[in-house]
Amino acid sequence: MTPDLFDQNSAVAAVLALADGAVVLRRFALGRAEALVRHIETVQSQAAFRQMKTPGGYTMSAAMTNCGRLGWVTDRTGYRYQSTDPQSGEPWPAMPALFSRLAGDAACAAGFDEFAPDACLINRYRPGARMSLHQDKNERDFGQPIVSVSLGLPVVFQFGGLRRNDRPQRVLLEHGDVVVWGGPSRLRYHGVLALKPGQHPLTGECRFNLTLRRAD
Ligand code: MD3
Ligand code: FE
Repeated sequence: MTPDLFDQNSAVAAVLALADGAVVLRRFALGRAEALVRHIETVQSQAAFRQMKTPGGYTMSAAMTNCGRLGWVTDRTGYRYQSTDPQSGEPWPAMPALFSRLAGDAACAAGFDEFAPDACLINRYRPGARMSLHQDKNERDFGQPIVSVSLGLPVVFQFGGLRRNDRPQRVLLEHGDVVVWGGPSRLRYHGVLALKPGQHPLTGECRFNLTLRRAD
């Protein structure tokens, strides 16, 4: 279904093709931002944000939680998706319909029909938190895009190539921005620079990033 570009819930202020398959929908989530943040608070009351450990023994500076049938986790044994929260042993909170609808609308606007995410990783950045260059490759089907939603404080995003050493482009991701990463961009290296201190009216001193994925 083609979303109405002038719908108050998903007005596209600007569409930018970053690269083949990577589409920035500036402010696409703005009309739904307050509801998205309320849902993040509900999820975190059931599955708290935590700083996970990498297989190499580092503690990630971004805190994470998940909702949906599957959640992404890392620990000393590796990276994977699993259906339960390792901290509680309980299933992850259900994916709010708003999340899957937004992801489907954004994917559709970027030319990927019928995107049905089964996992949503929620990252929380406080000042100084960052994410170093990596590829997302724990999902089963790289033909499926990933939809990311930025909320709160802005951050400089790094978008590299298919090799770790390809020089990344820098893109500012701001409150309400949605990016669809598919096609040949799906396996490109990416990361975010350290969050600068600030105050956002909706999220305070932090940035949230939702990544909606088809893991299985
Ligand atoms: C490009 N998150 O959770 S979102 C991640 O801002 C992650 O929290 C960052 O990278 C964040 O894995 C970046 C943008 C993003 C997400 C997934 C991608 C860019 C991507 C997958 C493939 C290519
Ligand atoms: Fe990533």
